[in-house]
Amino acid sequence: MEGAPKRVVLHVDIDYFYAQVEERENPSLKDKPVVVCVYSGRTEDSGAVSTANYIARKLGVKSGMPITLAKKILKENKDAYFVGMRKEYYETVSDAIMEILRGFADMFQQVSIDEAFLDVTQKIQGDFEKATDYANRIKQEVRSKERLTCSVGVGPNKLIAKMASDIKKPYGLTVVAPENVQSFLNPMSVGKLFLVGPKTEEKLNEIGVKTIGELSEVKVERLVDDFGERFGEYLYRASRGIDNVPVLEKEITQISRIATLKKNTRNVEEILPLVNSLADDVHRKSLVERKDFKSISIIAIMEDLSIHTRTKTLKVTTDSLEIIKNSARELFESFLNESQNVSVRRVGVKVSGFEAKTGQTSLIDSAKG
Ligand code: TTP
Ligand code: CA
Repeated sequence: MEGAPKRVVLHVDIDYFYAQVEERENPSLKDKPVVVCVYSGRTEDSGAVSTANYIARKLGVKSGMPITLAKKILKENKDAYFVGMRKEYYETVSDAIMEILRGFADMFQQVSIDEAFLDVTQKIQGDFEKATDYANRIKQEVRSKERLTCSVGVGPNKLIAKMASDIKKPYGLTVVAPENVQSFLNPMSVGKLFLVGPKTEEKLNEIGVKTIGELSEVKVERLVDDFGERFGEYLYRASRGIDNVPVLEKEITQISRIATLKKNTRNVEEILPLVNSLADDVHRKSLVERKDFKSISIIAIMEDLSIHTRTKTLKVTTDSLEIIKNSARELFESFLNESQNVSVRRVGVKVSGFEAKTGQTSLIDSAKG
């Protein structure tokens, strides 16, 4: 019997994600250092850097560093822009991207807000020659639909795909066909091997192992002695590029749609047609995914680029389109009442708080009553 075709796995990672979203929303930031901050609120500048664009990184700004330090580094730079993290908004952007990526995959696994694995074996008949074109199509689709760049790695498994996506950034693509796996890994320092942190790296350096190639020459017994059975065997396999873990679908936790109004407005009647059509899309998707939801949210991006979210949570889950539309209308009306003067530029609708459909309608009935 013929064996199954060799697996082709893609890893997609959005470039400097939060900072790139901020650049997209505010084109005047292009060519300036952009730093996304998580303000702790203790003093004006206390907190940490979430991420920064590549211009700021080149100057020395890093994820996790104190905001005060980033400000010091960029002190001389009048263009430097610091912005508070807007997680909820990045989540809706992430949702839209994941939706695009899912369409390219036989099997799809989102692993973080800006990373996903795609098993595309069937889609390209296990043929690595087709992988470059296919991956480029994905990159271009994300760029044209969401105006964001991502980097892609392709390999015979998740381990190699993940390591490959990191090689060229931003907007990079690295394809590692099965026959090239060992030569891809060999020259890399062991610290680059997935799951090898600074401590493991130091321990390996102590036994004279600096590259992944050198690691692949160490006997498995030795690795098990030094690192325990589980991790020792992992190191043995990983240094050879062996990884059989499948790409596994994960449950989605929210469904959202966002779009730009034809013209900026504060008139709810001008906003509602678009909101209702987004509600239709969200509802259709919730039926396809067989998800009943408990929370309905609206997102408003204003002409001054501030982003606002309002959420209504029901007592019980529902799958009703009417409830999405009515809640969205209510939320927009009260939001516009409390916010002053600024017009709305983009609007979004989101449902979350899922429970899988039980097939019973009693819950929905009781929501109406
Ligand atoms: P990453 O993918 O690690 O980083 P990135 O997308 O900013 O940059 P790149 O992939 O081009 O190297 O993380 C994804 C997002 O997660 C990032 O945009 C912000 C957030 N994040 C934090 O909030 N704190 C952190 O320490 C890190 C590493 C990321
Ligand atoms: Ca990223």
